[in-house]
Amino acid sequence: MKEEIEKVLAELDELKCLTRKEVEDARVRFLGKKGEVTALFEQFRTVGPEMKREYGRKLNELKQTVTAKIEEFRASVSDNAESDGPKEDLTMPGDAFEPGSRHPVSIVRQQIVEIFRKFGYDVAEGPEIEDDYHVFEALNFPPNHPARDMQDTFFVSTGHVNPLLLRTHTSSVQVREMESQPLPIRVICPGRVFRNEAISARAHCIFHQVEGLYIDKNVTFADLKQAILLFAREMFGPDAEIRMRPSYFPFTEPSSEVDVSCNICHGKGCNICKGTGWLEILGCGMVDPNVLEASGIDSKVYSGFAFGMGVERIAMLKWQVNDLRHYFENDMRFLREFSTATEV
Ligand code: 2U9
Repeated sequence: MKEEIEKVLAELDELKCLTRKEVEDARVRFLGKKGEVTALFEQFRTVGPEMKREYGRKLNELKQTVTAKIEEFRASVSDNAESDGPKEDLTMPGDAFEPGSRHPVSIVRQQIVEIFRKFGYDVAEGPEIEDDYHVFEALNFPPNHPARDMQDTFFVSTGHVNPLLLRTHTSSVQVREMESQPLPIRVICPGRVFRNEAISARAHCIFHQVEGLYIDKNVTFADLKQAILLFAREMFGPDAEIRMRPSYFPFTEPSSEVDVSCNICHGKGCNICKGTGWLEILGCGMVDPNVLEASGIDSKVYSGFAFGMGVERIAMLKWQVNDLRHYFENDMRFLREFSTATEV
C-alpha cells in the first residue's frame, strides 16, 4: 500500500491542468467514486490492525494533498475565463440594445427648470404629502374654499386642525422656502401634484407643475411680465408673444392668466388655438401681502411675484398632443416619438 500511495504522489507531481475540464478530469481520476485515492481507501479496509494507524494517517494526508493540488489548479484556471475556449459563438450577430429615452413630461420639466436656472433661479423640492397649513392656510385660502373639500383634495388624515393631504400644487414648497431661506428669494419648484378629478383628455388626478417665486425689495408687475415673456420666448421660440388676462387666485393679487401666441398658425387662428391665435400657458400674479406676512416677511418692505404652470399642458402645446392621458399610459408607440426630443 505504501508503494501505491507513493505512486499516486508521483502522478500528482507530474499532473498539469490548464483547463477547467482537465481539473475536473483530475478530480474524477483521483477522488471520484472509482478514483485512485478512493480505491486506496477501499483497500484500507483489508489492512491488518497493526498497520491501520500508520496507513490511516498516510491515506488522510494523501487525500488532503490531492484535494489541495486540485483546488490550486481550479483557482488558477478560473482566473482565465477563456481557458476552455469561448463558450459563445462569437460569429453570431449581437442582440440589438434598445436604449430607453426620457419621458416627454420629464424632458419639458427639465427644459422649464433650465430656462429659469439660466435666469438665476434656484431649484427646490418638497414633500408630496403635506399639511393643510402649507398647502392652504399659509396661501390665504379661506376656510370654506372648495379646494379644501374632500371632493377636490385627497386627504391622508382628517379630524384635526392641520390634516395631512396630497399637495394640490407645489406652492407649499415656496412657503417652506419663505420660512427657511434668507431674502431675496428666487426659486423654481417642480413636482408632482394631486387633485381629486375625473380623468379626461384635459384633466388627470396626478400631474406635474413648475411654480416660481421671486421676492425682493421693489419687485413689480413689470418684472413679472418680463420674466414670463423671456420664458415664453425660450420655450416656444424667439417670435413668441404673450398676453395677460386678469384672473383670481387666493395667493396672488393682482392675478393674471397668460396666453402665448399660437406656435402653429402664428396668430392667424387654427384648430389647435381654436381660431383665437392664443394658447393659455400659465397663471401668475403679485404675491398677496397676506401670504408674505403668514411666513414672516414684511410686506411693507418686500414684494414678489409668483407663477405656476402645468408641465403636461406645456408639453401638449409644444408637441400638439391632444389628449393628456397619453402621458400616463406608457404606450411605447407614443413615447418613442420623443426619443430624440431633447433640445429646447
Ligand atoms: C406662493 C405664492 C404664490 C403660484 C401661482 C398660479 C398662479 C397658477 C396654475 C397653473 C396651471 C396651476 O397647474 S395649474 O393648474 N397655477 O395659475 N400659481 S400664481 O403662486 C404662488 C405660489 C407660492 C408662496
